[in-house]
Amino acid sequence: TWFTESMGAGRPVAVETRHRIQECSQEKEERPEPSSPRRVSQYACQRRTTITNHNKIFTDAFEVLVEQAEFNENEGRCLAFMRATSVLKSLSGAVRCLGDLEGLPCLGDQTKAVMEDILECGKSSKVQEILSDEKYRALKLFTSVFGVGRKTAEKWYRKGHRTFDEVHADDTIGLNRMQKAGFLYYSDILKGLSRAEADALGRIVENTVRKIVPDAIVALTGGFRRGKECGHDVDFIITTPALGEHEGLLGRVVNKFQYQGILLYHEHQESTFDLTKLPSRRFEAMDHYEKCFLVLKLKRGLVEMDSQMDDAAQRQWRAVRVDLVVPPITHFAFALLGWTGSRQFERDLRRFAQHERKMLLDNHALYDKTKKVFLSAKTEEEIFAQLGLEYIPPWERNA
Ligand code: DCT
Ligand code: MG
Repeated sequence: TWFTESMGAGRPVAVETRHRIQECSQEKEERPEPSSPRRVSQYACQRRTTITNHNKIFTDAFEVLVEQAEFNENEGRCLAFMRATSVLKSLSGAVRCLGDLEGLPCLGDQTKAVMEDILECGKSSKVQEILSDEKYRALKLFTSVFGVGRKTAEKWYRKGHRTFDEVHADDTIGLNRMQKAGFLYYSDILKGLSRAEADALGRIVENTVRKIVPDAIVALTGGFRRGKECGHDVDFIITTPALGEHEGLLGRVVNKFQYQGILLYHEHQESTFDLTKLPSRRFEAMDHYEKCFLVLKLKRGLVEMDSQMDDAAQRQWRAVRVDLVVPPITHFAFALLGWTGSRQFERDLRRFAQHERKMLLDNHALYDKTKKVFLSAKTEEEIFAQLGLEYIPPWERNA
């Protein structure tokens, strides 16, 4: 469960936490602040957030609250806990008492109450309650399947189902192709990928793409570009230096995967990209580039330090999730910035653009509403510059 994973043994931690609260008020003078509060921006795109999270005990709890709010379609509450999570992730030290939060943005009474509970008891009673809630558990289980979103999970729950067996036994439920693949490769996909596996896939994708277009660009993006050690999938952006040469490339890449015998599942989405369209205000909307959601066979022996393969000793491969996105070269920088994430970093880039600069940003373009012009950019650095933002490298975008 969440509690045992993030906290270790429950009681000793609670005792230790109480001790830390005392220490906190006694040593307030000498102890350095976890970060300088006045300089923390309310926008994640103005904070530097590495993968080192000193406040996991709180952010793990908040992530449960975010998920619960998502399941209940409570957007405001969801956003509040996502922003609080992100601020805590950016701190250079652990929060040891509520006083440490002074001057930090995005931490309201609700978030502080949860943190107080954790500081005092080592856990949040509210989070504990959610973790044992029947509906939360069922939705969490169902949405862990590739292809099953909140709406489908809710539908299955309303039919009275709580387990996969019950879903499979129900003749009235028809699974789509993606969900079938999701169940077929469930445990492999759930396990996610290591950095070494992502690198191995990078070599496979690059070799395949370059056989078709020798000077094609294959860029690792998503969490692995931000320096994460593991991820639920690997995301790549593929394009070609010659404009127009990217068209039809993805279909040929997928055919080659099929020919190599490593294609387990794919869903190909054609481009609906329109140069003249203003950037979307909604973050959750999928972008318009041609893309493919894949499940590939990652064969043994292709991965350096094959640790995840060990437990599947009988098998010569395991299933992994890969996303390929193909923008035209003219929009590569926007696609790369958008797909590098984190999601909260992207949300706040857009919010910053809109509220602080009267600009619209999405995965395709940046539009200046005052001048009524699109601002082009060849690199991520240029996009940050157009927004009047200090450049934040990918490994500091783990907001
Ligand atoms: N993204 C996007 N539009 C989508 C999906 C994702 O712009 N429809 C962006 C936001 C984050 C980034 O792409 C990568 O998405 P994920 O793979 O979901 O997240 P991640 O940060 O790579 O983390 P992980 O894959 O480990 O869960
Ligand atoms: Mg990813």
